[in-house]
Amino acid sequence: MLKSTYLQRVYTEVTTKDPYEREFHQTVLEFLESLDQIIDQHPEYEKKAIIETFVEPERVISFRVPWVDDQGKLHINRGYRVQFSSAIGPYKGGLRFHPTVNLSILKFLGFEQILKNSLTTLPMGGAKGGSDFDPKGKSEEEVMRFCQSFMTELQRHIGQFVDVPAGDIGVGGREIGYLFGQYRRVRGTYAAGVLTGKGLSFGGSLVRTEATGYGICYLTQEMLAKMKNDSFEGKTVVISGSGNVAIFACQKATQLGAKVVALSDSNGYIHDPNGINLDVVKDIKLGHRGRISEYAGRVPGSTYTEGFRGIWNIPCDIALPCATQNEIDGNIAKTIVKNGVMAVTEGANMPCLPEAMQVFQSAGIPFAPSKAANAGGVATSGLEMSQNSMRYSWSFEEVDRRLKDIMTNIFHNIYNAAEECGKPGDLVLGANIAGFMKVADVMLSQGLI
Ligand code: NDP
Ligand code: 2IT
Repeated sequence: MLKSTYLQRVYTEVTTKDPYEREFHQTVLEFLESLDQIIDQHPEYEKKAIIETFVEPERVISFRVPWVDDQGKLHINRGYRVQFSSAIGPYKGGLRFHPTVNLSILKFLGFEQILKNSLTTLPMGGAKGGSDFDPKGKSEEEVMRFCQSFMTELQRHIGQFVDVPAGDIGVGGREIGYLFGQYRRVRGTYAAGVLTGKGLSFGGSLVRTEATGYGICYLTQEMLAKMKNDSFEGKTVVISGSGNVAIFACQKATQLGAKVVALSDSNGYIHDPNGINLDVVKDIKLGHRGRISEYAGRVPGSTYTEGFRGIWNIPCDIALPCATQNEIDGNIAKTIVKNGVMAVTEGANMPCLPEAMQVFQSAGIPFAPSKAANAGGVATSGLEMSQNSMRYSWSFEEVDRRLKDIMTNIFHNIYNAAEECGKPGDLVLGANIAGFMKVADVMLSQGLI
């Protein structure tokens, strides 16, 4: 129950209007619990209906995506774009292709994206989209035909000043290439800034591929320094997932002196006590889209175990969940704490259930929430948009330096916000309040939007 009757009313409306949107309710409740701490100082939010406006997407688009497989059979998938908020800039956020995609998941991701994008300090609104299409086991041509059909509809809703999609689970450089090609063909215009995460030879930015994983480590580094007077040096790290985010978090953590001992995919996990050999992982995952189990057959001393949640039984100093939402429940969190973890950073979007967050926070473990910790991906997308507008490319070092500055600033911004709210060290509260205040001020100054 929320203390504020206004916030409780908003939450009740959200849950009764769309009773099956479990993930969306989860993210809204976490946000409202943070807001509950400061709402008394802001009567203008209720007076101007700011919170009920904030939790309602500006626009939700749902469409049919027909495509033909290699055997000539026609399939129908569902495509979506949730354009949540354009208060501080054009809608911005990734596209997810995964069989579990539904409106609840995309509304949760779009909502988080508003606050995350605000924290980057770059002018980007919040959105998310995708499809229940499963790219696993599909041929190159099937993926291409699906992307083309998806963009044939999506193109009428996006644009460099309107809405700028990028990748997420199941959407990487290959898919962005096909999507961009179709946008260019259908619209007859070369608007590089309509998508981010593009190939380097057609308007992509250096460091975008690495950005989310690197950014997670830059923020964690700052958190360790400030809250534990420590660093990655000599630490044991467990990272879940083995996709774009996990791979480059593994690379940066290793560069910063840590030993990453485990990675996973949706089938199971590998444990390599000698430290993950990332060249082998890249060869498996980026080289031929293989399964992580292959690693154990190639690297002596490593093991593979079925079931992805078992990875959290491996003791570590730093835990970086980088696979998907709601991976860590209260019991797993207790195991992680019992095994002596000193910091937890969410790499994936919302990998920890509320009770897991509670376990980490009440054990006094520094805990960085995803909307702050994984903002490096979208921040570098923002830098890609800047470079597209300038028709110019920055060097790897230049983009990396900007990314590191942004992540360092995000940490201090959320840390200070928590302190100002009288809850020092509560980075969940800090991220929600710091991210929201900026958007709320704009909503108040622009009128009802
Ligand atoms: P990828 O598709 O590259 O990789 C996803 C990884 O997570 C794979 O190892 C996949 O395993 C695993 N995974 C996916 N779904 C599940 C599931 N239901 N259970 C267990 N494992 C699962 O995606 P990304 O690395 O890009 O994204 C990972 C997370 O990071 C997501 O939460 C995403 O929203 C978030 N994120 C991504 C950003 C980006 O720039 N790409 C930016 C910010 C956040 P398998 O191969 O078996 O499916
Ligand atoms: O969740 C995320 O922040 C992303 N998938 C990246 C979005 C983007 O527009 O780069």
